[in-house]
Amino acid sequence: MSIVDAAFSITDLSALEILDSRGNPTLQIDVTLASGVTARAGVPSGASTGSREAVELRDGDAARFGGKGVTHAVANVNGELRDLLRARTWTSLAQVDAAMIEADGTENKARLGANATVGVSMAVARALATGSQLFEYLAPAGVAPRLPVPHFNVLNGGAHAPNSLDFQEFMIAPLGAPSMPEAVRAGAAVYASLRGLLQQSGFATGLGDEGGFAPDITRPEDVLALLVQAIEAAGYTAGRDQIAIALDPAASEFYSGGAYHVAGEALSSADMIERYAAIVAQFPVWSIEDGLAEGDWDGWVALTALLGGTTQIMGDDIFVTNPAIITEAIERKVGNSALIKLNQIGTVTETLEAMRLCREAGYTQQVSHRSGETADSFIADLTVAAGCGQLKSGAPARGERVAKYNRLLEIAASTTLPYGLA
Ligand code: 2PG
Ligand code: MG
Repeated sequence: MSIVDAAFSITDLSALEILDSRGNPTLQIDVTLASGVTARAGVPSGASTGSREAVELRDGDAARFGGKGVTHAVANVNGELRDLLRARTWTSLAQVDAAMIEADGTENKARLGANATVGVSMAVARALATGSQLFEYLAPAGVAPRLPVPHFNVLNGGAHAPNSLDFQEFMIAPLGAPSMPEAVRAGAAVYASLRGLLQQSGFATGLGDEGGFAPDITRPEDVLALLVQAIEAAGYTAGRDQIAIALDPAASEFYSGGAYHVAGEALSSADMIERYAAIVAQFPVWSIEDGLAEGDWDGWVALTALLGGTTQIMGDDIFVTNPAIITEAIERKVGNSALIKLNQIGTVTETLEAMRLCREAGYTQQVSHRSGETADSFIADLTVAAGCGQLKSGAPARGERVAKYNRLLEIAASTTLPYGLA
């Protein structure tokens, strides 16, 4: 990203309470620059959230949307943030983000709401990018943009589906696809063949929050066997050469009373690590996100030491895109990869900083949607800009999910950027 933009001023800023893909309220932000340029952003929202995420400000008024209204966050944009941003001339997005952080005054954006600040930050970035592609604007100096491997979440459990599956996400990752369009085609083909296999076996083909199927299968190993079958039935080879598998168990959600509760068994941290070792030995699983709970740092160190040489061990709830936490994790050799979500930290600038820290420490990064989404495709450009080579945006189905993959197809069609892992 250009460290110093040409000086600009903001003449208008407004927020609207809209619905996300789960039917919950979220914010849509509109910004107008003095140049006449306008831009819009939609704010995502998670269901399985890390306890140290920046605060998503909800009204708590049970009479509206069960307390999930965002009228206070909207008012913060339309009042305080509008006044702040209109008050002076700016020279960079970083400056705008720093001013919002200072005005908020809390450690975790609890006062103004990270859902307010992240939307404003995204909209301002998009406005400043006008005239070039958003990914070109966001690209940090010295980083080569690339088209990422899409991680298609084709089977949902945990907090994202009403089935008995404890692991939250089973993704297919076309690591060996020759191009972005071929990667997207592979995702759609495996999704279709999986639907067929589920139907043949008498399973329901209803969908979870991220567009993956949500059959009543209990053991993660049974799902993995089915995915390998679906990959092969679609005419691909299951493995890193063509289509690998990535997991997001979201283990904080099934950790309680000192044990991991998986398919009716209560497992210690060491048992859980053994379970993953067996899984990666048997199935082409190349990446495990949140394999352990966010508070189990000793377990994370052990998991990373055992499997980190061959498997991507990625932190989501444990790192929450927070530069300070990521710094500590790097020091303690916790994981070797970070999931990156704009709204976990609350500004584009801090998100880019988290990614820079990872890059410099040799930690891989995967940019991510949230389970509650809008049609905004900002994260597709962010991923390309950061050159990190990985994006997860749910299934290759449902408008709010494919908006991101379709944006990658557009970028692929208009550039000669390389495809694949960084
Ligand atoms: C996750 C995310 C996105 P949520 O755990 O990685 O898939 O889910 O947005 O519910 O936190
Ligand atoms: Mg996760």
